[in-house]
Amino acid sequence: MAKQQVVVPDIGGAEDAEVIELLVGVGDEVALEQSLIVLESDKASMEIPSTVAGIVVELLVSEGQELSEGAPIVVIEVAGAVEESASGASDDPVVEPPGDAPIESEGEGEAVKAQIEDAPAEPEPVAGQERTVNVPDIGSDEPVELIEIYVAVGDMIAEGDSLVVLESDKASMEIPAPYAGQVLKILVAEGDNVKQGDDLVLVLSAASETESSAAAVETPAPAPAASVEVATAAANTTASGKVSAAVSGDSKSAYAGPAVRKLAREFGLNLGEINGSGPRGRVMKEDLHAFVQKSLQGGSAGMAVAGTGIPPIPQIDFAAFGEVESQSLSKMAKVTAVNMQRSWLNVPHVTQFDDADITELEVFRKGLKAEAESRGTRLTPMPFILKACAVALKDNPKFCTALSGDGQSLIYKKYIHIAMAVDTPAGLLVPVIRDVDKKSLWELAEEVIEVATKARDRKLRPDDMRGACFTISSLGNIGGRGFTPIVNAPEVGILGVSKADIRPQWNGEEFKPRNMLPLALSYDHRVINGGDAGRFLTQLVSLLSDIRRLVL
Ligand code: CAO
Repeated sequence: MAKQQVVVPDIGGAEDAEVIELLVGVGDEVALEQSLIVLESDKASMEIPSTVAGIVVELLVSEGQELSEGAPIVVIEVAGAVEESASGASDDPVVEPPGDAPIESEGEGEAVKAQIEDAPAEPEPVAGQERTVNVPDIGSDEPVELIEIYVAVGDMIAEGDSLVVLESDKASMEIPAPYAGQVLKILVAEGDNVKQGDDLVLVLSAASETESSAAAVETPAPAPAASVEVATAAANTTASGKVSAAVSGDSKSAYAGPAVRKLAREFGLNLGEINGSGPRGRVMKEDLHAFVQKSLQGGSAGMAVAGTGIPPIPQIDFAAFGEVESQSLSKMAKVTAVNMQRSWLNVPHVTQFDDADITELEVFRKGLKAEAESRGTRLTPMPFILKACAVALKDNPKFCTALSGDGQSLIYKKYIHIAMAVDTPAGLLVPVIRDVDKKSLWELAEEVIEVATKARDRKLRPDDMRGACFTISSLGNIGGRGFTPIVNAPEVGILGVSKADIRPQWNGEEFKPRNMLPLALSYDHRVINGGDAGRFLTQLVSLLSDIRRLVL
């Protein structure tokens, strides 16, 4: 019997991806393309499929291990392989170098490698040539839904930029541009079902230094055939950061691998209602077992209320009362809904209110209007609020923490990255402004405009929405006297900013008109107590009321 080693394929350049789940064990029979392990890098989770069918005879990795392209994963006794002849190598220890080559037969190995390398090769484009980008090998012949288009006509794209997101029932994958250029035409629409070879976008290819020596140019790598869950992982952080649990969402947007999804389907469970204990809230097999066990203990009613103890909202036929129209929610709206409910249900919220007297701040800010214009920017209250929050976060480090997964310790973040909620036509997005404490007001003014524009143009990348310590949600330009923002878990605090307006304030002798900015600080009461929050908010008010304090 021939044995073959399966190795980590091209995983889009990710290095030291962590093995977070083993999907097979020694003795298991695996089919071609069956997932063997789940790898997770800081950008994506990927299921690594088997390149051969047969029996697993050796598992070469363990959970927690970090792997890069080429690392051996398993040894498989290939199904139907012919008995080795003279060498008797089938019992030899596995000593072959990394690669998908069969261990005993070099010739066969080359055939397999050639098949892999030759399959999706894209001819190198010539500058100024119109080229159609197609769906690459996505590991299946079944049509999958195109859920998001990242580019628009006229966009300049670099090689590797994500063009669209596809989503099957197993995974979401971003399809990268195989070359740089300008988008001339979008050939698909969100909601289309596409498969390998289908046209996606028409690109006018850009000139590249390498074109003159085309022979030396490496063909751009297509997206790895492994199932990449980039969109799901990223979407989980879009509106609420990396949360360690998923509650009351739909199965599709839950963060889980195909093996777990299959098991959930077999049990008829909604994955969106199951707490995920894996990295970034990934739902693991153990979570399914625990969920079922808990539901059984609670009797059939436990299943009916999805393990949360919350009675479902009754289904009403609204058409009985008048004309209705049903519009399906965008992917972003669905993810936001899940994240909001997850934070709301997991985090005991308290909200504290105060008003900052920003009369002087506004005089100063308006005085800088001309300078802002000459710098080609706009100075709104937001950069001042960011700066004041950075100082308050430094002085109140508990607001820069996250609870560990087991709830036994607090993780202090030593950086001041602040997320800012942006209202976009497609929904709520929360880009992160990094190192706010180290930036000037002018730098922050520019960055606020830059990230808000990117958000509204849907140009944010998953990494632009990760890593915050705290969030600011400003409805100041829209209006309202106050609101209670939902903590962007696993962050522990969020500041809601409402519309400033002139109100009479008593100065000890008389009422004076002052420009008052309403602030609402919501916090996770497991981590922050009222005293902590009182000090934080009082300091914030004091900083905004006298911005000279920002430089102390
Ligand atoms: N009070 C009074 N006026 C305010 C204000 C406040 N608190 N905040 C901003 N303004 C003014 C600005 O000064 C600006 O006017 P001028 O040009 O005359 O100075 C005007 O409102 C427009 O500001 P802006 O909204 O363009 O810029 P910003 O920096 O204040 O905010 C951003 C940027 C991205 C935070 C904001 O545009 C936005 O999207 N807010 C919505 C966030 C949201 O949806 N939160 C809810 C999340 S939970 O569902």
